[in-house]
Amino acid sequence: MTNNKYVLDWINEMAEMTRPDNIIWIDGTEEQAEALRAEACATGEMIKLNQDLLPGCYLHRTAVNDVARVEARTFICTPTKEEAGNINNWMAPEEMYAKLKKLYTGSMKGRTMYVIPYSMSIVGSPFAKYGIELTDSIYVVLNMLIMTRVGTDVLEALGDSADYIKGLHAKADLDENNRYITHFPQDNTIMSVNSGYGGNVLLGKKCFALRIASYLGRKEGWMAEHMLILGVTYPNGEKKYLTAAFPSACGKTNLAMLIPPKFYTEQGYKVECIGDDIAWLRVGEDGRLWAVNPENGFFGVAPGTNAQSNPNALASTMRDTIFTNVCHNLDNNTVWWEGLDNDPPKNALNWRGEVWDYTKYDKNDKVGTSGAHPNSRFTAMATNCPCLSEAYYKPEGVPVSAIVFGGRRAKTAPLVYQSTSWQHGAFVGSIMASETTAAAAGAVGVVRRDPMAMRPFVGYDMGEYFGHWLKMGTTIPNPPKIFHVNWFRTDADGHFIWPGFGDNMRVLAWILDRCEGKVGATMSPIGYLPLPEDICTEGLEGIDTETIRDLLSVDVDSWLEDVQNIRDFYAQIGDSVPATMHAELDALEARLLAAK
Ligand code: OXD
Ligand code: MN
Repeated sequence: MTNNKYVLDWINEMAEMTRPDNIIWIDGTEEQAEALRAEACATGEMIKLNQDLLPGCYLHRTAVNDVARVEARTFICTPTKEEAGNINNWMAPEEMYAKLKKLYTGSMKGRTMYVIPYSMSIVGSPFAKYGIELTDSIYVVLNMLIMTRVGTDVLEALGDSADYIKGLHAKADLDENNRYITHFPQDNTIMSVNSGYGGNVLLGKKCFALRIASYLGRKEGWMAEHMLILGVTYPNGEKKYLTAAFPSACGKTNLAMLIPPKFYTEQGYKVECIGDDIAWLRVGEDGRLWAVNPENGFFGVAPGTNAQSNPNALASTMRDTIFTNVCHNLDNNTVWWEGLDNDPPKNALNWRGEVWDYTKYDKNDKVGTSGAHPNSRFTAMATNCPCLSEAYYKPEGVPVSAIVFGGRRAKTAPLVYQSTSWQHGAFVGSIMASETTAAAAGAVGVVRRDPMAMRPFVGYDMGEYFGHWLKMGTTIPNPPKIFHVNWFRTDADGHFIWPGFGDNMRVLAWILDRCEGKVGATMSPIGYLPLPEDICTEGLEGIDTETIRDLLSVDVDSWLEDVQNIRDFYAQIGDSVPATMHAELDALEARLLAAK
């Protein structure tokens, strides 16, 4: 399919090491994909679901020990430890290559190696970057066909160039003690072994579009961020775009596809999705920051997705979707997950493939008793999404008016606040924190600092990454305004106060109005806060301006505690944290103390 010597030599080298029985090039045709689906069903790797109810849909189960990204086994292998920084795991490239070589050698014997040429963002566009993933998993091939743009046109666009990201994935024997997700930014190389879970093996996503791309972005003067992109159309037809960064499984997909409350739709407001997970951002010739979604599909969290929380995501999963680790309803050969509806299937297999008794469900032991794994997923084409924006197809992307950071905080962060400048906004991003979710292995519900929602995804030193944010601010003549939101504040009984989902539009409307200078704000120690009456509560049951006032309150003592925690975190990152960030932190502390 190509004469590119760099590509062919590398594939030969990898095949000599892994020794597959066959090598098959993926050409992006439906015919080939269909043959692979049939093969996966014949071997049990996938289950064909009810084609009347879910046309083109399949179910896959990963190994029970392989259900989330594994941060402890994810490595950035730069020549020096300093380049990877203290937050990333690091191993010297030669040491990691040697370790991996042992694990890969002969690992594809009796298997087929698939060669997937893919593009992140539209082939031939100014944002496009190309990759080739070699894998021994049909599940990976079929997911990559949804999540990225795959085919011979990628090889044509690459031509004779050596400028592509090499990715090698081998399932090997799924041994979790020898599972490695490794990145060699200087070599444009990603190597993943002993896993079959999406975030670890769909190498275009976290590995390339965030870790390697963030490294390239710093080198080349652009940004790769863990952000959704959405567009708001106003009643007069005007369109505004914003990006938003939230840690994994904090509702990015829901926000990206939100349906505004009636009060807004009746006036003619519309929200459209451009991306739900990753944004690549560049300074445009007009001096604004422009964003594209480099992906081609959604790898969304299934549990909690329903006709109320996210009808657009649910509709996206109704055809040509691969479900991973959800519950299998044997009565009608469809799928189910917790939070889909109140009607769990009575005759079903759980995410492990065992007979499932829904009456034993215990929300304190979801992994043990749920039908679907808490991190079960759907992989669906972006074009399935009813609210996909036309701007999704624009190679130049969209101009960004606002960047929104957010976390899952029960108490400290207010519903929304605005930073006072790009620099202060970058600081606000750097101090982001959230209660952990099931998207990564480890304890759930523990507060951890997650700068810009990029803690697991920066392909170099975190302090340098802060520096890159600050530097970008000096290169954008007309930068977006930066905000922070928190949908997750709870009352004394632990219930969420803010309704979230579609009603988040009320906060987005305030944010965009601020960008236009249409509404005022009050200054607080942490930044600009809305005047409570400027957050529209029309049609909201049980929430009035008084509740908004509460949601916007800033508890100085808990912020001062947070300041201490941030200091510790900055210290953990080390000397590379820019002095500007320390100065912002000192200034925040001084303002809080003055307000006490
Ligand atoms: C994801 C994640 O899958 O952030 O998007 O874990
Ligand atoms: Mn993500």
